[in-house]
Amino acid sequence: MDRKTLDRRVGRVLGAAKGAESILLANTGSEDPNFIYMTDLLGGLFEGSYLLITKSRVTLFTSPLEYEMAVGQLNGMIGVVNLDSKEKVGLLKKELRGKDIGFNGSFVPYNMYMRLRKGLGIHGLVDTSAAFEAARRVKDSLEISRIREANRITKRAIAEVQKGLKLGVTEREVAAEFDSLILKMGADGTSFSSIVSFGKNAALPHHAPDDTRLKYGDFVLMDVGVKCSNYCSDVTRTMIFGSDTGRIKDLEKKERIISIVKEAQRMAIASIKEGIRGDKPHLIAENHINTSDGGAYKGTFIHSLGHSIGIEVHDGSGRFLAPGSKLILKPGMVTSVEPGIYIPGFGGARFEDDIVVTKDGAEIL
Ligand SMILES: [Mn+2]
Repeated sequence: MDRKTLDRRVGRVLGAAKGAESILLANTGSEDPNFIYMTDLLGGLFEGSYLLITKSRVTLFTSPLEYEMAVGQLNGMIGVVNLDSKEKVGLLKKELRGKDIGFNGSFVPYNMYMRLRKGLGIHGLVDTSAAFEAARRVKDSLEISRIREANRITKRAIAEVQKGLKLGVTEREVAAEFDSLILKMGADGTSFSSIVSFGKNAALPHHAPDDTRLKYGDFVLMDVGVKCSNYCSDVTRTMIFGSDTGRIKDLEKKERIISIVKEAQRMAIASIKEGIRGDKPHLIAENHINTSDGGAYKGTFIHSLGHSIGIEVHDGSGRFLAPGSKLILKPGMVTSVEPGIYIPGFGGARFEDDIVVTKDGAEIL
């Protein structure tokens, strides 16, 4: 992250944080995603670290464990204070005492909230989570380039895993292969537990890979994602294993399901551009699924079309591309587009890509 990007993020967050003069982000055992957004620190855990954001400067209070690493990465853009010394903690208290300070109410647990209020002598704690959510909803070019890289690796790895599928392999084995392949391809890790579903398991959108073995004619659904420099991808592909072997039961129906879902995704993506409301692409995809083949698949698309994606796989709360969404799409928003058909006991298909909204359309990342 460069200075200009940091200044822009600080300006956007503080500008939207009503009632707070400064913001204190407090990590627990894990990093607050907003802490990652503001520091862009790669690696490290930064357990129990604090980030103080004021109009004039951003300061990181961290343990000796990660002090050197932080200084090295932050290049002087963000001041780093070693939290180990009592006098430095005093400094933090002095900055906060008697003030109204913003914090991330979506992240800080209740016991930590109490400690912040009492221990640091803060006058009032104001939940500024909505300000971060609004800022993070529209991605800058650095963020988009990382999501694009995560998508590139994910799609390459899926294609390679699909190519190598063998009769009798288990879902677990396929998931493990993807997970190791992406590391070799340069990703930092997976962005969530890889979903691999064979046959009728493909009807369960969040199936966890088990010891089910691959048979000819099975749907093979992979819903997977990786992280590259703090940013996630989330991609789903579905295929039929051994469709060229000639004796597949219900092959025509299975192929039809796949092509209806693909077309629903294509139509939804084609409808996306700046100014469109978030429910519209969902309704277009849903309508296509419900009305195809004389209504044979009516009611089989059972989740929302898409969610915001960024530092988190589900980046931000609330409805994005979904029925009832009132969100107006803006350039720079990144969302998944993932229609599916699910038929219990039979199987299903889902196709998912991550797209960035542009002025006159949507670009698949
Ligand atoms: Mn998704």
